[in-house]
Amino acid sequence: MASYIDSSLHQIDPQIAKLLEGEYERQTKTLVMIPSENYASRAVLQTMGSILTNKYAEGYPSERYYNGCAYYDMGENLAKERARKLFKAEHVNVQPHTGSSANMAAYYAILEIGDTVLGMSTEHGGHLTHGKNLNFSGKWYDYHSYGVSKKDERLDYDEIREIAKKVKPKLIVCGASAYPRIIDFEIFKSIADEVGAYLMSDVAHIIGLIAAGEHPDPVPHSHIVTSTTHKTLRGPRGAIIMCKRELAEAVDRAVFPGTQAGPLMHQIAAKAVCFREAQSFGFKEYQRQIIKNAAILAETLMERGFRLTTGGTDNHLMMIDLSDKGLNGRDAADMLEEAGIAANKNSIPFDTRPPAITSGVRFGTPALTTRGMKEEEMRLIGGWISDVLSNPKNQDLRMKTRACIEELCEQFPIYLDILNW
Ligand code: DSN
Repeated sequence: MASYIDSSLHQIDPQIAKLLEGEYERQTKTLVMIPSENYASRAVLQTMGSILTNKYAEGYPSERYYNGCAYYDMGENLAKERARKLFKAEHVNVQPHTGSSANMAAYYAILEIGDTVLGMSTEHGGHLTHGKNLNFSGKWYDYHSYGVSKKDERLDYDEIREIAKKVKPKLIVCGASAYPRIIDFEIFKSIADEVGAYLMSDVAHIIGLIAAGEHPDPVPHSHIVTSTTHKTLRGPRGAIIMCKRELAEAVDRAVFPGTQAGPLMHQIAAKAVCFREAQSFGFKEYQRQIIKNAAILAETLMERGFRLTTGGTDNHLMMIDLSDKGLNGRDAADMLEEAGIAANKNSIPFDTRPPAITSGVRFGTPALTTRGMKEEEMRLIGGWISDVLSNPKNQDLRMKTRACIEELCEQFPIYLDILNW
């Protein structure tokens, strides 16, 4: 495999150089189907790996605690302006290091320790920071949960309204890490209004679809919107917070100095790059194709006898229920990995197995779509997934599938342009 790192790293740290080469090969020759992963562009990678990592810039543009920040002010202002324009947000903070730190800062901006919050249970698709008992969110706040309905595994807004009336939260959190259907932010806002709560939408998974107008927009309906930038948005690993003007000061103070100190300025500049990329014509087409690909993959899996939670997908992800297949999610994901497919084990709603084992596997199409794969490839891949999971004892089949996948991957190369970087 051609080298994409220059020879100096091989000389300085051959172990890390080797690891990078190995990971390049994995990302090149296998199918990345974890729905929260993607391939960032060369422009994003280049900015992330730049000299902007060298500088401290605590504070905000024109109000830094360090000198020498002129270019950092320019970068952060560009990121903020582009995000504001892209999402039509009243205020954006581009400093959160990760999705979890964005959520922590959002809580810090509007809640006191012990305040009541209502969010989606992690067992039904919510994120760790939506009140899991082991997470700070579950420990510091009086966190209550809603789930999906047993009937169709979808959000039951009437039930959520009833729970909200009962627990009277100060904040309602919507958004999920494993929910394959549209989220109705307008209804969530009406519930929040009815009980006098703030509404926060954590849209990390679907932010790219939202930017392209391919999923309903949370911004007009939410007091706060948080998101990562590296999933469907295809930017650098990181996050942002958007909010209404009246919360701008509280949010900014919650990020710095409330929960973070020195911002990652190389990451912030790379966020600016990804917001620019998201405004290009091709980006809308890309997001549309993600959804088309997911629909075809879901259809193929169901035709092959797999039950998908909620009976399919409206967005970029789907979850297979393996309960009736004599397989658990952990073993299924391991078998798929052996065959050259990276997916992840995932609890399904009302799962009887623990989170480290699970009865589900979660798949997504953002990374495959970045490679240029379309409907035809989704049918092929759906068939391979079905074959592998229907023949768990057949290791030979997994090896043969791996070879087919390598062949397919050769037709959809990644990062050709970063060879000899
Ligand atoms: N860990 C992410 C995911 O895989 O969905 C959520 O932050």
